[in-house]
Amino acid sequence: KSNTTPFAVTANVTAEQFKDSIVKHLNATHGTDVNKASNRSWWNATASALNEYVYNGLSNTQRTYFENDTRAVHYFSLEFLMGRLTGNNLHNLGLFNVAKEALNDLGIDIETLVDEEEDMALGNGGLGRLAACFIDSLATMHLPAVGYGIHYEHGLFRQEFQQGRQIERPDSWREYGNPFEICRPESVQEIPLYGYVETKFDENGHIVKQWHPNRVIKGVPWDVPVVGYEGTNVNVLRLWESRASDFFNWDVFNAGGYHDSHRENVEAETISKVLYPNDETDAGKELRLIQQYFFSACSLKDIIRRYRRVHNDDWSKFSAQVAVQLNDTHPAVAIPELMRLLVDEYNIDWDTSWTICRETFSYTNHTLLPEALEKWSVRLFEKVLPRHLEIIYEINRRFLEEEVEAKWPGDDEIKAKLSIIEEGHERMVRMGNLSVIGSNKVNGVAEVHSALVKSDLFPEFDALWPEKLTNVTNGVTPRRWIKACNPKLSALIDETVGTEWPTNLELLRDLDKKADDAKFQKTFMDIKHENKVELTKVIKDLTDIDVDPSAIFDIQIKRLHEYKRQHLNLLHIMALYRRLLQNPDYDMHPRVFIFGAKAAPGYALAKDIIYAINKVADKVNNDERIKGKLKVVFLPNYRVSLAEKMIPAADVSEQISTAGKEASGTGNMKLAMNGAITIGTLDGANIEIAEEVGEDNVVIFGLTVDEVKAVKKAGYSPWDYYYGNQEIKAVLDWFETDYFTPGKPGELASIKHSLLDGGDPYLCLADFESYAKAQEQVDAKYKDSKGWARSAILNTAYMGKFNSDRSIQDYVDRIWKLKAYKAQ
Ligand code: 26Q
Repeated sequence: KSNTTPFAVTANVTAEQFKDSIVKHLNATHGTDVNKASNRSWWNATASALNEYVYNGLSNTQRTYFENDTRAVHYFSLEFLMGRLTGNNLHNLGLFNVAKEALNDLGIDIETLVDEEEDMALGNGGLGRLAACFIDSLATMHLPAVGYGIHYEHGLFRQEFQQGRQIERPDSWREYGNPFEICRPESVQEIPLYGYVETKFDENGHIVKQWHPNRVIKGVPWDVPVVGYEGTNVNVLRLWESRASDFFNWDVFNAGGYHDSHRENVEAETISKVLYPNDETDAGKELRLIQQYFFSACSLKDIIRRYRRVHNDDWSKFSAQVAVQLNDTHPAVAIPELMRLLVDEYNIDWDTSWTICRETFSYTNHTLLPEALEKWSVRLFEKVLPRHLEIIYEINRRFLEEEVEAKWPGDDEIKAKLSIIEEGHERMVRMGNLSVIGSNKVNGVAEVHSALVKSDLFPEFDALWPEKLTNVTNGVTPRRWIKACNPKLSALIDETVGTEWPTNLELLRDLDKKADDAKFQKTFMDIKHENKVELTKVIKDLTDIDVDPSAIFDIQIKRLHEYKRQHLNLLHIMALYRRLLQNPDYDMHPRVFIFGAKAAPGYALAKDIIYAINKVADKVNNDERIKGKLKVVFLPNYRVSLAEKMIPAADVSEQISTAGKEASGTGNMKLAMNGAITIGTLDGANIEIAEEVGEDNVVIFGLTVDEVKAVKKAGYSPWDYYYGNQEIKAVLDWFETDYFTPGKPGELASIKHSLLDGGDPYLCLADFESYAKAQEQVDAKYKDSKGWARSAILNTAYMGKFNSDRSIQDYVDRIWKLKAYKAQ
């Protein structure tokens, strides 16, 4: 049985041919042979064989875009959480089964081979993974697009546990090279930094500004091909690496300073050295601002170089050809940088330049948390980017004096709120206001979030420009998050609704006809069970914990943050444990609570929560009295490739953020499409998931957004719940004993303190009872195995909306106005 490929670009490629190609590359590209090749060499050779098709698609695509002088979107993001590329590229080219057979003939297991690849973890979490899903969709939909970001030497840290505590280790994803990136020295850029601005007069007596930087950094582009599904279009993710400028370096070297020149090298290379591991907190560090400017400036110069190859000095078509999407405010310094390039470097008048800018940029907001809203001190801005600060002042002056004054004459209070500059002890540049003022459209990432962006974050901007603020609900790519990660479910879907679903996820709706079919239910749940058996092995391997695949697998995977409330999950686990100890016959289906989460290295309470979960796990997992009814597993080093193993095995998806805090969530979508039942609050995209799958197929609990506001307004006191609910009191008091930390009482006390003296800012105690009741509903539902199977099937069936292709189509129709060009 020889596999054949389903797609035109790889039609007629046989396993035999692919095998020959792997062996050829093993010899000719990687200098080894079939007898002595390591697993890594096999992987490299397979990647080289695969890349022949990738590069062919890449040339065809880039030529097609060039010949048609296409309008393109440029997705600017500090983060692209790509994960592994081998399996994804094989799937998208239709070569997975061919490669599997070829490798099998060579005595190599493809699963072992793909495990050789390090994750490309150039992102923290949701925002970075969204960027990765979006560029997959853009290529799949034949849309001209470039992703622009930073070529970090070290991605997000690797997490280890030592005695239950998180330890961070550096991630070196490309230490021994990476077969999926191409260096493009012909497209190097030079980026100025620091220095001062000179004010001069031109021959007409007009003021001109000249920036005299005292540093120049070289930006070296690395291109990662982005293979669309069916392999026709291959777009580019261009990541900039920083180096010392040769010119500058030689200057210093010749002036006598080897050591100075070496220091210049180190400082320049520091810019792209490491991804900042904080999400949802702004640290305000100089190096971070330089990272933001460095990659934004490199990318804009790259775009302008390409534009001028065709249009020379005719700037009138720039915004018709170029759309730039800002992934949160992180790249917002691109706005004053484009103004600087147009006004200072290309001598275009301010008004024309500003019109171009506003037509070019759009901005996506991903958070309402005040601590995540970026602000830079004016002092720092002036030091690093003196000319940009002047430009920001001028943008601000015109905006306040013309637009705000026209709408609200004489209203200084509104001016103070809308100003890009926050006045105070330390004056600050507000990147959110800059982004809104400089953009064409601003979007939130789920309906409820976008409504809050309008009503709570930017109400005056919404009044000023009623068309500017809008919603685009997030989505995820079904290629990676169903097809590649869940092959058994994918095969069942293929048999049931045909093979077109990866590009048209609404086709899954047809599965609803089978939701009550006993035979189909069995097949569906058998697949879930097999996936759970697979995960059981991973759990054993990583933690040495034995779990029973017939238990409910209840999964919470996301960054660790108080607002995501992993500690609410923990409180409930402890309450269950207590109930089991008090009554060994307490009626519950056995459950395994599984966590995956990294904490920002400086976030002490988040790290304490990880420690507490691990300590409770130690105790619970080894307590004979509860007869294996409860297990707790914290898998270390949660990342994309681990998510791919966990998600297909989930029965229950924990989406329990405080209402109003989770902008969208995207893990919620991945889990539901793979047949997990959501237990969740009415927050972010959970609301839309519940609407799509129907209220019988999710378990909703907790305060709503409006109720959260009301409770806070009325003066929330967690103590009322502590004294009012004896289970809550007992569980919180447990944290202060040494029950889970023998001989060391108080090690877990910070959690109790944050929930009582700390005021419980995320309302864990207020939602506890409702959550515990919802968990009882989950238990009852699981015991009705037919009802459960029906709900699980309907979750997969009704998640079509959450395909990232639909999100991208929304952006295309309402924001980017792009046309598709299929590569020729
Ligand atoms: C800001 C300043 C300085 C350093 C770091 C940061 C920073 C970095 C990353 C701030 C925020 C982030 C990441 C935010 C994020 O991942 N947000 C998530 O975005 C997802 C995609 O839209 C949503 O689904 C999630 O709800 C949202 O939390």
